[in-house]
Amino acid sequence: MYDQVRRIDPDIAAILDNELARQREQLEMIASENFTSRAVMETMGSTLTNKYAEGYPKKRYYGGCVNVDEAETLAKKRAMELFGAERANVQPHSGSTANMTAYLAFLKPGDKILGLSLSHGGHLTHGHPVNFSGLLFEAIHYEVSPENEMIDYDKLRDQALAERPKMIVGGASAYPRFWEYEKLRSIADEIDAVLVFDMAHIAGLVAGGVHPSPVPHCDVVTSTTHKTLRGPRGGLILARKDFFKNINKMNFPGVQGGPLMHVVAAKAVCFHECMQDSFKEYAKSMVANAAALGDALLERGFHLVSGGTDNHLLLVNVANKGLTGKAMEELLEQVGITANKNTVPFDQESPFVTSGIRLGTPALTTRGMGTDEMVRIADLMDRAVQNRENQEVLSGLRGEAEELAGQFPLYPGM
Ligand code: DSN
Repeated sequence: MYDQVRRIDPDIAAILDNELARQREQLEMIASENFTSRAVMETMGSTLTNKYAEGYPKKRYYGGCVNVDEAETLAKKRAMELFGAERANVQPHSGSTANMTAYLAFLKPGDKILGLSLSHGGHLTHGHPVNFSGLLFEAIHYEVSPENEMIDYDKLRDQALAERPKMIVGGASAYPRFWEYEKLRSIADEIDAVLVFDMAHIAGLVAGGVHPSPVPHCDVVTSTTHKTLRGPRGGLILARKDFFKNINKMNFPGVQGGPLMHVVAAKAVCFHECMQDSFKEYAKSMVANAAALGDALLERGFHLVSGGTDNHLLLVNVANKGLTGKAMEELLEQVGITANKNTVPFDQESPFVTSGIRLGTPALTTRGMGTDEMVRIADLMDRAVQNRENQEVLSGLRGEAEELAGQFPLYPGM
């Protein structure tokens, strides 16, 4: 593997080797990460990276697009079939540009949008003041209820009626519960707002049939393709056909230039993989694993935001363990578990410290781990917390984590 890189650039080859070793040895629990297939990676490393293809299939600004046209057409067709969508744009470079496209297709700078607050599980691109979405638009936010830490749809409706945003944005990056799309739809209809749903985190669960789909309820659905969907790093937009001209025009030339055709083709591979029965099994296991991990953590006295999970992730408030999210992230890293600190609803700590840790099962499930392994990992976490001052115990736990990871080979033969 990496023969050419090794010959031309040993420095980068060493980095690639080290990263493969890190991914193999550690227990990867960042909820937005996954291990894509070799087929997806081969496609990303192909000659399609050389091609400029501004425009859309059969309507390009460059010659020589015959093959990339076929790849993009296939990717679109598969995306529409996979999600039951009327139209798909597979060109967004990322979830952020997908969201930018979706917003600008309907809104003018200064218009009002209503999205889930970042500190309650939302995303930067849902109106945070430091992001384009908060800089360009007047952003207001809905929250979860302090009682059950789930979205408070009554309050959301009150806010929507009082503020009359032009767009409501659903979706999250740290929300462990199902969404009530019907409620979002009816609120949006009451105020004649556009309803956009960012399903980046749950797209693979939707594709695998283990999470309700936002597609029938929303005007536009955006996503990334590299989280639970397990494809290449990139974005995706699904929309009703009436809006699609606007979406296409806003994606190119509005927001982006030339599409990354090697990534577009890799998205086609990903969608094909997602249509297989094995992917449905994978989606089921992601959810079963998250539930098992949650139960095992609850048994060990951890506080799960909202009390549990319906999807692939858990948000754990570690304040009752005498730790901040930052300290927990560092502790887990010490014992070979990769995760990220995360604010929890009504957090008193800053976003650099936080009170929470976000845990996800997509990557470990791809490695073939099941519910027994999730219980072992919860136990490992618990022992790490209890022995956080004891370096000897912590290095023993790291050995256990590496041994567990080694039982589920990653990219064998690479
Ligand atoms: N950074 C991603 C996540 O970790 O959820 C969202 O874009």
